[in-house]
Amino acid sequence: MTPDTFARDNLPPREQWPDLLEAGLGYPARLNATAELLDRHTDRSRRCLLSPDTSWSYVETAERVERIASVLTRRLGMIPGNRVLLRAPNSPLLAAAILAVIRAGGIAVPTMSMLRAGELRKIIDKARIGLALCDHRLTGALADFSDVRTVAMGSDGADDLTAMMAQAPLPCPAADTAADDVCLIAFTSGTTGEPKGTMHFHRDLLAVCDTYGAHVLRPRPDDLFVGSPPLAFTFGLGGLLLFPLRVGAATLLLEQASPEHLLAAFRTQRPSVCFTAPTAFRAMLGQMQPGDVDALRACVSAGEALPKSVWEAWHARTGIRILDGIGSTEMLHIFIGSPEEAIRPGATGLPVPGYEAKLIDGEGRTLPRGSEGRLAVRGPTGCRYLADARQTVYVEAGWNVTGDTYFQDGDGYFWFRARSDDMIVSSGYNIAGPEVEAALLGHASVAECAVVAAPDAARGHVPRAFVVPRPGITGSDALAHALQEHVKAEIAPYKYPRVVSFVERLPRTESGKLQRFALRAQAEEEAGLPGAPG
Ligand code: 3UK
Repeated sequence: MTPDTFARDNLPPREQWPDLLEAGLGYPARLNATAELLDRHTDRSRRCLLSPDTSWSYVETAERVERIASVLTRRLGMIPGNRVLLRAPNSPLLAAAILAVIRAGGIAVPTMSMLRAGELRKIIDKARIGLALCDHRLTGALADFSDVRTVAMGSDGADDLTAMMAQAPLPCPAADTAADDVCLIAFTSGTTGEPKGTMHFHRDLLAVCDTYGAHVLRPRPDDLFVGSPPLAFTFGLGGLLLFPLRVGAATLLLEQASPEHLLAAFRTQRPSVCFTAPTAFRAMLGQMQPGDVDALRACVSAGEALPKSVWEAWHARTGIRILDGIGSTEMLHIFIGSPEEAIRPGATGLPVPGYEAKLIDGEGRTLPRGSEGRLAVRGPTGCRYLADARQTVYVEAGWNVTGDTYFQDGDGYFWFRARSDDMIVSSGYNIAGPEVEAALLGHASVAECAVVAAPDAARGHVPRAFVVPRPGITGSDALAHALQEHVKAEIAPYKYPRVVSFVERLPRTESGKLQRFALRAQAEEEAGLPGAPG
């Protein structure tokens, strides 16, 4: 059988790849990541994939994965190298389906449930997808695509994946793949424009476990993981699937994982490790009951900067020191983040062992410690876009340039300032929106906030705050003024938000990230309107 070489053929030219560091990982040339994750543990009767009402052991999980792999290859005609789209909320079955595609030598393309037909069409065209496994409640968005065979999951129909699994012939051995065969195309949760597909190899799935996992998170076989990020977001794929399985631990996968759902899961299932976004930690603080977090021992925050005030409040309340970490879809997972004993609250942290990080100026020159500049990183994983001219934007001279502006202190710690294009330039001064947000969050009336650049005739731009007041509090001119005074007292007064708007909610992506571009667009639009602020 001739394998499908589409992904390999569409890797960027070698000279555009970032440097890849060996980091002492020493994987063999032939490697199927799922064999390492599922088959190698000594006690395979231990629990592996859980939902609120199911629990599969490693043996049971491996059997289901093997059955799905058999359906894919024998019934649906999937051959190694084919891309398979996955569309479902987090669940054990989705996790097993992702593992099955990879086990069979295919390339998993997990997608966020929130995506609609138009966005899925772009991904399908870009990754040339002919087969999809889709939660039966979400098949509508794929219904019009005659070029994609869609198999439903989770219904009791005769043509549902579960029914096919029951008839699937076994055994179905893992495909003999190369360590550097593409096994995952993760589309960026990007803000605007064409989605970018980032390609990752079998070895990369293990590399994030053996760097961040082994040296920073340090999970144990008796851990139970839980969290909010979808498996289609690599923060979730790593945190809720790869890290636990690498060490023989268990993961509780929740279809719905709002702060309320997470707290409910803490109470009933007693997980020990939680992955979520900064806003969820903040929201949980307001709703927590005594005893809720007694079983928790480690918390990981990523996706956005974790304000120091949230770190401190969580620590005071739970005794847990949240592990902040910056990762990206391009790098697969977290590349800067300190282990518990080395945390500096408010800083993202130190480079993860195996990774190197530095700050560069506009021309790519390395900056000394004590400077602010553009973050550049390299390590065992790195950016390889699927057929995309933006490869040379993310990778400069072998380094991955994430688009973030950071400060590095004298001890080498990295402190997040802002996304480089979110920097607010006001009368020639740089103002980092997140710093103003952190100050606003310290005010008792603020539930959530975002600070973006609004056009201003005199100053070019000024900081404008969008504030969600705490329940029971209504926005008013008096409150806006009080918030401005609060910021002036907390940080350098020139950074205060010149415009304060009260809103009911902030636009966020499914991965929990603030959509600053949407607020910036709103601020731009409203600045042009007569009588509007700005
Ligand atoms: C921002 C952070 C400050 C930063 C991700 C962990 O977020 C992830 O991937 P994305 O591709 O976005 C990457 C960008 O998000 N960011 C992420 N974490 C932090 N900013 N502090 C942080 N702790 O702008 C970065 O360039 O969606 C995070 C693991 C896997 C991921 N894919």
